[in-house]
Amino acid sequence: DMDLGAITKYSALHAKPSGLVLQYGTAGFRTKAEHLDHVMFRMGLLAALRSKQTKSTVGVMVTASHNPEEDNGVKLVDPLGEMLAPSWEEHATCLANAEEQDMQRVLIDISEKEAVNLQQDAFVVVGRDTRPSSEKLSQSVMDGVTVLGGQFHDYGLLTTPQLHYMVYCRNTGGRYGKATLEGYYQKLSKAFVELIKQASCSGDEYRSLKVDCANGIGALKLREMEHYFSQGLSVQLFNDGSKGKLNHLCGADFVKSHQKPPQGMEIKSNERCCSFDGDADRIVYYYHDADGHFHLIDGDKIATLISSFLKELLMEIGENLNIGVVQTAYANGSSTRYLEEVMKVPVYCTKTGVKHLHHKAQEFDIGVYFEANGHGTALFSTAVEMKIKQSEQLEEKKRKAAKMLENIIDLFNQAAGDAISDMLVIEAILALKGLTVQQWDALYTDLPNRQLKVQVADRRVISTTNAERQAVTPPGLQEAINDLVKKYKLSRAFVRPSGTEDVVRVYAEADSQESADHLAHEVSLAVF
Ligand code: 16G
Ligand code: ZN
Repeated sequence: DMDLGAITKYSALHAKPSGLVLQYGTAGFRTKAEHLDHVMFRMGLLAALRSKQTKSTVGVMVTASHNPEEDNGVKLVDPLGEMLAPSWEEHATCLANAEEQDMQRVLIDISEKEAVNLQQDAFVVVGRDTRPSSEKLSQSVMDGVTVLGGQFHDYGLLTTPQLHYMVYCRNTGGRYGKATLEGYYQKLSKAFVELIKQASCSGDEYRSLKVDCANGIGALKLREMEHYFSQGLSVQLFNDGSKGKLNHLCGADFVKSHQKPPQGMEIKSNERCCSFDGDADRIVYYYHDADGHFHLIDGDKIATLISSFLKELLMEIGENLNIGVVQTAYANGSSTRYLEEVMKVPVYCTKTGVKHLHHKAQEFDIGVYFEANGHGTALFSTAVEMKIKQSEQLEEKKRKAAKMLENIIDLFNQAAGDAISDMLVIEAILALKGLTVQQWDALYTDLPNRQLKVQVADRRVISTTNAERQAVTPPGLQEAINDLVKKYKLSRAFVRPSGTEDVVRVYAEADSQESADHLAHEVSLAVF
């Protein structure tokens, strides 16, 4: 059973500041690092319980992604590399908010409700980003695991998707890959180099790419990895953490939300560039054209490139496997139209947050999902893997396509959206198709759009339906939005309460930037 004495004793060393209330949101817990020690200890306890219940390895990642360096956060990773199950998110919130004297009772309640066999072993793997606070906080997680009699493995510095990968590998008996950094680097690099070999233009053009690493973990890991794939791609790292501050004026979130290049990177015209976020689970591309104009290539265009390539491969193999693309309400209207009308790929919309997209994408033989902000990956069903295994008997051309598909599957991180893996997928596809960054960008033109945040007394008065595209409450709000949208061409707008900040978010798009700005402003006034 639980050693309640030890729990009380250790919990006091990680005491909760009384009155502090936090919520396990779409990104786990996130706030100023100095408020998180008790949360980390308790998430160690919870991870151990979850591991006992599932009889599997569970992961804990200490990071606050694109948030400022002073912040930190923690997220649990379920056995298949996925986000924590919803009922356990609630447990996480209860446990984190319990005052010191109630903590034990809450812990016992959770293990009873979830029928956890406390005799069962627990194994938890822990990773952390490069924030100054992360090392100590991850130590508190491990304290929590230990107090419940669990074992842990500390991976130390990892990108978030690398931790998801480790968890997935450990729970699938090594079929997915080796649960080490070396295993991750080798699996991805081997697939990448094989793909690049098949590119007809690989020899004559030495491919190079500029990467803004947000002064984060992505820089360290890309440095460790680059010699594995340097035959196929040379990367030039910027914002590698040697000078600047994490996420400050750089990184994928900065580039996407300000629609401008990061500081600290010199960009010549038509050079291919990309940015990772602070924990390397998001990526966006961009370039400057000959006139010096900045062009952003976001998650929607990444999904388009990837899904059209995969669809072509499926057609070459000639199999009846289905492919679907999953987006959120933030997806640019042009991307949805292009996917549906030009590429004839079915598109689905889910609520914001990776777990919703991931879940939907699992319904297809090949499910490609991306948020516009650059978080995404592709998932492949066992039916696809079977087809590849049987491809030995196929004719030469089909066999080649099947081989390519096999390598692409190995190159994706199916446990989570992964900036490093996505970068290599994109670079391989561009090389194989002989596409320049401008040609990729020219697939369709984004509709001008605007995002705003609105401070309100209580953001919970706004509720939505239809994958957040329509407001249900307060009464009259959706009608007001409809009337405003009618005033503009090619227009669309929605509002939703943020899952990570105490604000309401407004999105609008229209035929011109001026119209999109106006519409967003008018909608934000309607929210009050
Ligand atoms: C979290 C989500 C991200 C989403 C964002 C929306 C995960 C791993 N991350 O960062 O996917 O885009 O929240 O934030 O699910 P918001 O609710 O504040 O707009
Ligand atoms: Zn991130």
